Amino acid sequence: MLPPAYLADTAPGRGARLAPRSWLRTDAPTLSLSGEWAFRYSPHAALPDDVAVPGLDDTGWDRLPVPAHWVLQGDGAYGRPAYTNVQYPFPVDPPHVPDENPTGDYRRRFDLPADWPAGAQVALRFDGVESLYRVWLNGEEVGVATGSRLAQEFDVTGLVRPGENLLSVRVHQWSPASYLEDQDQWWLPGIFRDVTLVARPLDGLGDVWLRTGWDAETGWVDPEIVAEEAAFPVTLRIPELGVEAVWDSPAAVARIEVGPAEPWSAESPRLYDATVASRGETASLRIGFRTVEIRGDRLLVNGRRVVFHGMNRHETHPERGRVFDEAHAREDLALMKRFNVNAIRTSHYPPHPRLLELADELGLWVVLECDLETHGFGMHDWAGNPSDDARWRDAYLDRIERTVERDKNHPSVIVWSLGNEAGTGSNLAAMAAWVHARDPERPVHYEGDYTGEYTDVYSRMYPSLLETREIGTDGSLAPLLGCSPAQGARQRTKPFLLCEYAHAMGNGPGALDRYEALVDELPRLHGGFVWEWRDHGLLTRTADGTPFYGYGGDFGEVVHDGSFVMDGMVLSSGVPTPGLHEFKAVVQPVRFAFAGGALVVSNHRHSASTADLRLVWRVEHDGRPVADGVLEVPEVAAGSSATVPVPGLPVAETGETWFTVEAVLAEDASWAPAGHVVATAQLDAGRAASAAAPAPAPARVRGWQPAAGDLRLGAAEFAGGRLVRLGGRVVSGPLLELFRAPTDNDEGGYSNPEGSDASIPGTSSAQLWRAQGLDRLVHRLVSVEEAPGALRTVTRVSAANATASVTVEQVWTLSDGELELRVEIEPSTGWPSVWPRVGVRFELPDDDRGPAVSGVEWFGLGPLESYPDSLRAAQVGRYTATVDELSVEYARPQETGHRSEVRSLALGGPDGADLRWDFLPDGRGRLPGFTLSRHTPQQIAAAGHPHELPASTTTHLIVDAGQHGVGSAACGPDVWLEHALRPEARTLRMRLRA
Ligand code: IPT
Repeated sequence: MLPPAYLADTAPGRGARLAPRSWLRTDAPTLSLSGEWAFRYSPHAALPDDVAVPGLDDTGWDRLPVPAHWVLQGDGAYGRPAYTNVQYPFPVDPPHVPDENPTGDYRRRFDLPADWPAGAQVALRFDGVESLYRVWLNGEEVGVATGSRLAQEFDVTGLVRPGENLLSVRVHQWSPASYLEDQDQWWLPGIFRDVTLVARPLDGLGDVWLRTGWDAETGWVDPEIVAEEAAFPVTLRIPELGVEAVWDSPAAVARIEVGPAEPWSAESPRLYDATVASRGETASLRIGFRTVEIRGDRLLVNGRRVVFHGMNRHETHPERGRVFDEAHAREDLALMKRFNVNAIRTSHYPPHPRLLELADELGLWVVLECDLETHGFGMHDWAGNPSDDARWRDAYLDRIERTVERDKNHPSVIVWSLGNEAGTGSNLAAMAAWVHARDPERPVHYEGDYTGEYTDVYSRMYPSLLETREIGTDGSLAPLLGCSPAQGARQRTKPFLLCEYAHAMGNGPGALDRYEALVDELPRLHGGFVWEWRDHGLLTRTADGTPFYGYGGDFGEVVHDGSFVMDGMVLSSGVPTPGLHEFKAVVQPVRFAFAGGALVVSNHRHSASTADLRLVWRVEHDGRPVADGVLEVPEVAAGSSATVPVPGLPVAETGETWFTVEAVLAEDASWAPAGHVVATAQLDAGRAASAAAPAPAPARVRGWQPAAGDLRLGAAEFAGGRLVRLGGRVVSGPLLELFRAPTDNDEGGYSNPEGSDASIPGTSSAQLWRAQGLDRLVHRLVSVEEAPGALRTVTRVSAANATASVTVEQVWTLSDGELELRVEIEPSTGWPSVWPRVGVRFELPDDDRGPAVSGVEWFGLGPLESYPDSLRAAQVGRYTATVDELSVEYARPQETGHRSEVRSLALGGPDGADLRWDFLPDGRGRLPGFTLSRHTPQQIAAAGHPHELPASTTTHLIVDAGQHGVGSAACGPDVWLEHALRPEARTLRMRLRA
């Protein structure tokens, strides 16, 4: 049987499709058709056309909830989810798709309510169906539609009847539309948003658009009312502003000045309730007054420059997929607010319409993106790309119309985006032209318009820091990506935003602070959107029932892109990553500087003052609190700063004194309780003599003699020159460790030679490390010597078939009862790349040879992991954690847990602290970092998922003289020059105590 013709039709749909309009809350009757439907699954599309036959007996069919994705129901009975990034999961043969096309037949009977208004038009609305669906009512065909994340209404007035009705829907997973929906996400077919029957009274509201504006003090509404003559008079009411405007006819509808009104912004999301009432229908809206405008290379809202501290937000839930869950979505946005996120790009399709109401209410700038991506054509030089093929023009226009019309009323939406990664071409230009005509106020964004032919803002993804600076300055007028010098000059006349940057895959991203510094310095740069907010892991189970978050390849896909879908600032479990904490610290809206004895408080917000904040402070001596208080600071307006004296601080006589200031919410907000920390900074308030002085030179030991190395020095016992016991418990090592379990960024091949010389372009750092054998070092003890109260060993460390080596000298001394270890790490010449780390590893077995290490207390940077290019969230303090709490459960196990600049640490057994390390700075004042883990880097590197890590019998303490930065090379620039760890001689000094 040949597939139905509509499976090769590039038109967006056919049949009784209604023109798109706003998603409105009105008092016209609706009937939700969500709930349980009869469902019949088929793995192919060649099916008898019986789905709509009224007499068909469907009692034997399965039952499936609507909304849902069928692949996430039925435990594999209806296929499985599939993840691809760029590649298409079917042959690139546009507009055709294979006959192996999973198809779901849905049937549902419903009764038309007895009080359903007679004479009204009846619309059947689908808020989201992936990817093509054909609809019948009572056996008669209604139409066909595409546009998975777009709403579609059908006119079923003539088909719906009193009493029982039968609605039948056939949904195909693959269709010509799939070519336009190649987003980097799971393919999740089915009716996944609501289905609703909507009455549309003839004297009701066809559509309502309350465009608003705001200038200086006053606001206005510029309404567009679509309604029949019979619907008039139509009345607009905004009770809080005393507005009541009555229009007798369509021609009378006109702009209304509302007088003094508070503006809407992401910081102060002031909404006003409004109603629009016709004879037969009343719509209720929540409107916000704001004006969006581009002036020169500035994007302004209410006359002030907007800076996006944004996130790319997909709709994803570990069990529901893209099925909306209001509580989850609200918490998602509240979490963003708590982490100083002020904007969302709805990558890469319109979210559930309710999400925008939440954004209006909680306050987030929104770049609203159309459901469009044809990225897979990029793998074939964009040959046949629908974006530049007239056959697809209607589909493109249909998509943007349905995007803009549905969401046009939201004050939070300040930019329209045509889509993502769809190459370029005349269909995109036509979309932009349509938006310009329909909504001249809001700018049009599309990153793929490199030369700026049809878009209003300049946008790029993942540019390096150097390139970003080039964009922000006229400087050398260096060519920009895809641009001639003249085109580049045009792009520089526009506001610039990073629609994607800081790829948050696994451990990272690094260098967030450097992007932010550029945005602070260069006003053409309007910030950007981290890629991305959440990991898309889907909760699944191993054969033996162990639950885990699955990624590409975990569902038997033929082609897939592995863990590339796990690149969020929030783990699938909902836990914010250290990267998100870093983001929060970097973009904090209030910034602090210490000058003389004063604190300078700067307000970096768009328009809100600091009236909602309180400044609290505390002083700690060696991490122990000794004083605290509240700082009286005048209200600071947006864009201004205030200088306040710092109170007289009690400086410690020995040890370190740190002053910490925090701006906290004075009162509860809808997204966080009073006391929530919005911004913070620390001042090193002076180290007293003992700590400030350089570490004492290591004792010079004389009289070395070759020896067997079986001895005891204080708490340490050695055999053959090697440590075997410390304080009576088995401790071995320390051995040189150069390897870290590669992060997703270490595995990234996007090394950007402009941004860094850390590694070789096109080759990942991890490949180079494995090639050099950093994960399989072997040792040769060269010498063991003793002197009174001292032991010295020299070891040569290298890898199979390698000539490059590292010489490690360890000198143990016991003087005045103090056991000190000095480790000199000296690389040979010939190491070709950066190193992941340079440190030493102690092993503390906990099988029959000793009690398990339960946790650690440390004084240094914390509380979360930190790396050289991700240090801003870390503060000096005294922290405790269990061993497990120190590691982050990244979707794919990798380097985690490094704590920087540690002064001391104490390992606890079940009975409290039993071993203690105090660290001395090296000759250049650098303190080491540490990692405490139940697994070696090698074990971590071998696991694909957290549950694959082997059972542990040993705790590993790695003391690092240095760690390589984390960078963003999973998709973006490599580690910035300054934070790249190159092979070099390093010294570690520590005192050990039991
Ligand atoms: C970029 C895509 O726009 C985004 O959807 C996502 O796939 C991201 O990469 C990586 O996670 S495109 C990339 C080729 C720069």
